[in-house]
Amino acid sequence: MIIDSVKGSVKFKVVYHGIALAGKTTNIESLAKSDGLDVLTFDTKKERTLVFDFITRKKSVDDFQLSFSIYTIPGQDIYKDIRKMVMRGADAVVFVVDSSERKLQENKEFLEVLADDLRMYGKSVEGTPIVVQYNKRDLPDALPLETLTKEVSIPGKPYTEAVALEGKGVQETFNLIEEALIEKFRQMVG
Ligand SMILES: Nc1nc2c(ncn2[C@@H]2O[C@H](COP(=O)(O)OP(=O)(O)OP(=O)(O)O)[C@@H](O)[C@H]2O)c(=O)[nH]1
Ligand SMILES: [Mg+2]
Repeated sequence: MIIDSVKGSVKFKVVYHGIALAGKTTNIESLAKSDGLDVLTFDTKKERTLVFDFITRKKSVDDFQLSFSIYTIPGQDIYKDIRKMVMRGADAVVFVVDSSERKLQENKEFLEVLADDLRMYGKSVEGTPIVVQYNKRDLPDALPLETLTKEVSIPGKPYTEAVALEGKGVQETFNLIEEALIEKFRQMVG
C-alpha cells in the first residue's frame, strides 16, 4: 500500500495466485473486458502466463483516489522465480482454485506455496486480505462446494464461486478483495 497524502492517492497491489491453468488470467481478462480495457500480457505461444498479466482499476473513497494494480502469477513451477518476483509488495491475494476433482491435491499443495510466497516478504496468510475463489464450477467433475471448503480453504477468509470463462463470479470476487483493502486503508488513516 502506497499512500500519498499530498496527492490524496493510495495504491494497492492485488495478486491472483493459484495453480497453473486455474483461470487466473481468465479472471483479469474478464475484469478488463468489463472495464473496456486491454490486459498487458506477457505469455508464451500457448497463452500460458510467462511473466505476469497486469491491469489497473480506480475508485474514489473518502476524498482519496484509490488505484488497484492487479497482477497474475504464472502458475507453472518452471516459472517459480518469476512468481516470487510478482508477489513482491502484494497487499492482497485472490487464490484461484480449479474445482476439478483431478486438481484437488495440487490445489491443496499450492496453499503452502502461497504461505511461503507471503512469508518470503515478511507477510502472513492471516494478516493478508485473501479471497478464495472456487473457479470452473461448470466442469463435469467439479467437486461439491462442501468438499472444497473443507479441503482447500483458508480459515477466516471469504470464498466465492466462479465460472471465469463466462465472467461469472469474477466481479464479486474482486469486490470482496476491494472491500477488504478499503477496510484496511480506513484503519490505517483512522
Ligand atoms: N471450463 C472452464 N474453463 C475455464 C474457466 N476459467 C478458465 N478456464 C480455462 O482454463 C484454461 C486456463 O486458464 P488461464 O486463465 O490461462 O489459467 P492461468 O491460471 O492463468 O494459468 P497459468 O498462466 O499457466 O498459471 C483456459 O483454457 C481457460 O479458458 C472456467 O470457469 N471454466
Ligand atoms: Mg495465466
